[in-house]
Amino acid sequence: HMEAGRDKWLQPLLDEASSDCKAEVMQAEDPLFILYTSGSTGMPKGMVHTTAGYMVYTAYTFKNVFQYREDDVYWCTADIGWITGHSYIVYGPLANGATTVMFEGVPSYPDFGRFWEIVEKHKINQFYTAPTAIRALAKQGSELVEKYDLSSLKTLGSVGEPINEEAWHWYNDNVGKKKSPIVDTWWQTETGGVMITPIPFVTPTKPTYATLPFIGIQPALMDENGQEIKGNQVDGRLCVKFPWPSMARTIWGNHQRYKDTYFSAFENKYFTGDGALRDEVGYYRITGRVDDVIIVSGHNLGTAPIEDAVNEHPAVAESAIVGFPHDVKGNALYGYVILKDTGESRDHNNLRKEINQIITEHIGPIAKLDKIQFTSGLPKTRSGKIMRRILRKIAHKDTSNLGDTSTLLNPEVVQDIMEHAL
Ligand code: 7RM
Repeated sequence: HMEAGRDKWLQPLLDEASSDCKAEVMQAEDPLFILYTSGSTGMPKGMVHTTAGYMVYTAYTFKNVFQYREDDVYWCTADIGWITGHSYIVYGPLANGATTVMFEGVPSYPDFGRFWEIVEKHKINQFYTAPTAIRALAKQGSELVEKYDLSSLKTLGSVGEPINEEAWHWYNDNVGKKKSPIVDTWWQTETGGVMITPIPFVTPTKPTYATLPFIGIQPALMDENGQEIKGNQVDGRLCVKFPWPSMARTIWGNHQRYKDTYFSAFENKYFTGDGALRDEVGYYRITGRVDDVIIVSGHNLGTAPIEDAVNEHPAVAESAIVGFPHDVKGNALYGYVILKDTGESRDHNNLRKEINQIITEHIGPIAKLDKIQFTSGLPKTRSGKIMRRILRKIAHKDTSNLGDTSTLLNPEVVQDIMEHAL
């Protein structure tokens, strides 16, 4: 209801408002915006970005990571409520005077050719999207991609989660026609801009690798004892050694939590919360959040490679694995699996055996799933990240308080998963 002194009607305000708005002069360190990011525990954190550093870094990375040239048309499909939209639909492109396409809609309406139709119509040169969208489109086959002229494309981008090998090749073959480099850009709400990425036409790409740190960024891999792991062909916890212009300055209203979350795990370093490996030439591959590592009978198992193995099964569209307490093993693995919609029904127990067989071949029997629940969906944020916190609680049979689910794209699947939990 309208409340005097609090609420006003929009139209009368618009009628008397001036169409000129003088830009406000800001100090370099004045707050620019607060964007909330949901961690694996606790309340979402309001990350505070500041004016000058954020502008400088998003402008500089935009230009270099996408090799944007004057008169190019750039399109990032992200939601502007996600940091990707803030940094690379709004600030980075506009600070360069670039043409940036804003799209409100979904990739599946009126059909799954929507993205390619827009690429053709606006002669898009740089296209930036997320693996979740690539997988959804790949599921539809290549017919709808071939219908449109995508020859304007020069650079393709990926962001938001590790891109699996299958999706990478589909994107490279069908969208980029093997001539547009894929920039797999790793970064976070907290980092404000891209941190690890190939530079197109400069850095040779490698499927599933974000490749090399951006200019000025110095990553480090750390072991559990807080020591830096030097050399190549190693894996560890991903940190950054020195500050960069667009790093978040604090958590709104809770500076102590900011220090605790990012600067206490490793002395004098920013801890990302992600794990990564560095290959023989120094390329980085992000393996996922380190809190997604589960200790089963004393073995540290990362969930990402097990999910990759599960997804190899021809009937599987997507999967998510979490741990749950087990009397003997300490923890056991619980898999949530979405099957491809092929129209035929399959025997679930056979499928479970086949999935565990693939895991055994790829990783070993230790990584077999104790429970496999087939589900129609997984709880996801608007940027396509699976909310594992919720899946973990369901696997733990601890659903009294699921925490904040307000940022879910599909809250209805939570009820469905709970009802059919094993
Ligand atoms: C930009 C964004 C951050 C988390 C981050 C990673 C994961 C993002 C990649 C990636 C592998 C990538 N901000 N992540 N990009 N993992 N390869 N190219 O997503 O704050 O919403 O999420 O996303 O775990 O820590 S975010």
